[in-house]
Amino acid sequence: MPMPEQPLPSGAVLCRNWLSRADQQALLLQLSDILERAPLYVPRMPKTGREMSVRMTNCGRLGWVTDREGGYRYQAHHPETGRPWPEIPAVLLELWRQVGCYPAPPEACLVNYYGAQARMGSHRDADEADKAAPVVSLSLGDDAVFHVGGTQRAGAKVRVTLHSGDVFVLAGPSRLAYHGIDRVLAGTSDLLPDGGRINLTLRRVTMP
Ligand code: MD3
Ligand code: FE
Repeated sequence: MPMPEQPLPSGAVLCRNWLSRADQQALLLQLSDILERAPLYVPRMPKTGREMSVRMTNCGRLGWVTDREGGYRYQAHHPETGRPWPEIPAVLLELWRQVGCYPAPPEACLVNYYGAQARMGSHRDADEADKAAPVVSLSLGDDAVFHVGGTQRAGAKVRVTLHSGDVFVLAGPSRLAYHGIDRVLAGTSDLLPDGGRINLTLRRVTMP
């Protein structure tokens, strides 16, 4: 018997299969252009300089970056090329408009690429001045096991498998919940030619 899905924290809404396969492919084409202009780079933890296993880039006016010297922050240019980030694709601005329930557009779209071995440890998203705005996330490619808890690191966690085309909206109390990616289930999708998973996360950073 399949396990019933667990209740998510208040304010978290998971929209399964929001994007059709054709829409995912169309978005992927736009993403390849973004990745050419703003290549994936290796993010490093503040102070220790330890490499994260995820590869990152951004689109939008602001991008989330991290390195040993500067730590976690938003900035208007790519850390390696020095160029401004590419624009957020219209389909993602439209997604935010449809599910974000927020009057101002997103400023940042973080692009996380997970190879088969990549993970993201439990953390809270706290680098945005505007914490009233939701976070809207879209998964592409291989399935991944996602966990979300409460606002205390030690609290109970719910695990859900995210599939290609799923959209996650984190608003209200869930916006400040601990969350992360336990593992990627390699080979579960053929959307990305080289496998792996891409997560796109739309955020409002500054107060409108
Ligand atoms: C739950 N990314 O970039 S996205 C991140 O799949 C991040 O790449 C994960 O966590 C990924 O910071 C998860 C879904 C997500 C995003 C923000 C959240 C879930 C969240 C904020 C609060 C609670
Ligand atoms: Fe996060």
